[in-house]
Amino acid sequence: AWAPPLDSFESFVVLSNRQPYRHTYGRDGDIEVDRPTGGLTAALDPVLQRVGGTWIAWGDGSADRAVVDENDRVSVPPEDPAYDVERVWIDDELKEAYYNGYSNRVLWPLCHGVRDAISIRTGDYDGYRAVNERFADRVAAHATAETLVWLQDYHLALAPAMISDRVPSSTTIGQFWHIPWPKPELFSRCPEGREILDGLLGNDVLAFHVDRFVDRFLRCVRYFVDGASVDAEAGIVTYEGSETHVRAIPLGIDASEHEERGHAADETVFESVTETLSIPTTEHLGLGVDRLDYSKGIVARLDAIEELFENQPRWLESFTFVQTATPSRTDIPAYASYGDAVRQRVERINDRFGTDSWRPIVYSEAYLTRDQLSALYRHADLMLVTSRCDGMNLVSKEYLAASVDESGSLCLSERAGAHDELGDDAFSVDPTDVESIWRTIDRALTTPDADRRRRMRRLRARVFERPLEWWMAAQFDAFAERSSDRSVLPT
Ligand code: ADQ
Repeated sequence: AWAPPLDSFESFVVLSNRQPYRHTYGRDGDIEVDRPTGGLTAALDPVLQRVGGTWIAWGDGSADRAVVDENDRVSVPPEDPAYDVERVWIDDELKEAYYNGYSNRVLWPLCHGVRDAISIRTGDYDGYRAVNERFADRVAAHATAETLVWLQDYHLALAPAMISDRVPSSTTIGQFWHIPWPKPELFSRCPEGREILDGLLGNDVLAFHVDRFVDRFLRCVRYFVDGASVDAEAGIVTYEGSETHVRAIPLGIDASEHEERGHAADETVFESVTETLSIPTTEHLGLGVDRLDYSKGIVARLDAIEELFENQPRWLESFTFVQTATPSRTDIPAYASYGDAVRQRVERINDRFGTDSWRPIVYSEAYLTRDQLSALYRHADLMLVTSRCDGMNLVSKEYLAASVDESGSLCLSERAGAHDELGDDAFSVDPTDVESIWRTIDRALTTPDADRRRRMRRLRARVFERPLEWWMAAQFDAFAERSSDRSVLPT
């Protein structure tokens, strides 16, 4: 397994909104612990287990409170403690302002370019700032001159500058921004834009998935931060006497693990998923796997499938589409109404084209197990990713890694970060153009086998070239480079 080159640092502190080990009360009143599953949390956990350190995150319940010591800390994993998780407590009112409010009603739609979903409420920004302060205060208690502090994502945009004010000047502060960065025209609509940029420039290293987002960020700095100097070629911002290295480091997946799961997901496993979800057997199977989020373009995708059936009736009873959409952020009105729009489309298409023995769209809001997901990935002939905007989109990479028969096709939105890596061999779609989507589905399904396989082989190779370990290593290289840079600068 990969080990982080931590010799340049004495200790390691990670900050994220979500915690890796969440405690809850089970039915019998005993405390149970949720282990990190999937994605980045699961990837960082072994790194921390190996090198030790502290993970600071939002704690949200009485069971979380019951397990911590007087410093709000608990050692994990429970059976073999290797590092500390430290909780920042956020009550319901503050959660509404910080999480449902500023993070997800302002920053999320702003960064995804969904103007009509932006809703600014009084007090949300104050709550967001207050939570960022709490995180920064926690870091201050840990950081030494040789500490590496690594923040995750858009919930903590103000914290880097706050941390930088509270720790020794040689502490290294880095952040990974998992979502897109908007163009300056759109960013200018954010009333607190300047503070957000100031916050992020507190980082020594700031990374996005792809160059596009780096370019837009640097343009925003150039337009909106007086006194900052931007070297776009080197990706360096100099501001108030310190440098921020801005990098594109595309996140990968554990490709071998997904491949192994793909191999294990044979016909028998697939049949059992087909039975659970009541998927009718047809010649072609299409798949969509998303959080139920307006940025994922699920409505346009369903509209495109409706038009496909309308314009090319030969696909009736020959192409079935499975969409899994796990509800998220349901307290936010834009999410609730998007969910209604999706369900209404599904019903309409099924009423319009369904028969006694065939349901065109199989829709599920269930959270699937890894095995179920792998079986769908492996056996789908077509994966549809039509995000209106997406930082990366890991689902597209998971689909490729699990497609061990090399027989499927990926339709990929040109507005997903993943498109910057996979666009050459995927079937590209413009997510705002419903006709382009259905025509692309039609084309992908009728492309000769040899061509589809050639594309699939190249796509899979790319996913294996830059797996999660590559990303981790690239991050740590950027931190080490920045910190050694600084140690030779005159103070
Ligand atoms: P997300 O918007 O959540 O992530 P994505 O990158 O596709 O989007 O990751 C979703 C994850 O959830 C995948 O690992 C997938 O397997 C899992 N998942 C989705 N539906 C599921 C279901 N029904 N059952 C089980 N598992 C399911 C954000 C950004 C992305 C960026 C990532 C990582 O919005 O652009 O790629 O962070 O940086």
